[in-house]
Amino acid sequence: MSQRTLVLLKPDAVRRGLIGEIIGRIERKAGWTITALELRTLDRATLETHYAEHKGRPFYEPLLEFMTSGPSVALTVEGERVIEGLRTLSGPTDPIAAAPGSIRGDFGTIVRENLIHASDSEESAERELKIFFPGRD
Ligand code: RTP
Ligand code: MG
Repeated sequence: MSQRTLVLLKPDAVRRGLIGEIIGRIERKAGWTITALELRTLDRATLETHYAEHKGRPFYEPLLEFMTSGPSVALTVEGERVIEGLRTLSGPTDPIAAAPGSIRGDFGTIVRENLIHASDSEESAERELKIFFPGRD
């Protein structure tokens, strides 16, 4: 089942020079294709929409502060079961709980600075693709 998902390489990944490493892992998955890609410093309004589900949580403001702290890479990836696949490739939210071999498990230690976002469902993917790449189809 071919799907499309929204991926963000967060500011920590860009600052640490891990763009190539992470994109390489995505590119090497059989049949997955990167169909849009942009280096972009995300603004607060975009992130408020993106992270609306977390508004009011204690980590919300520090999360927005972090996510606006430097450029991110926004990309769309298409392919077989790519939504679930990118969540697996990323690993769980807490990098210390993430298995080695996953992006968060290999490169992260801090929950907030966990390198990558990937849409968590078909509904989220549809919503998030419109936020970051409006007018594309
Ligand atoms: P994401 O939305 O970024 O793909 O990550 P996720 O689904 O794995 O995690 P989620 O629960 O949606 O949380 C969004 C992002 O907020 C930061 N966070 N900090 N306790 C904390 O300090 C905390 N909890 C979450 C992380 O950057 C997480 O990815
Ligand atoms: Mg999430």
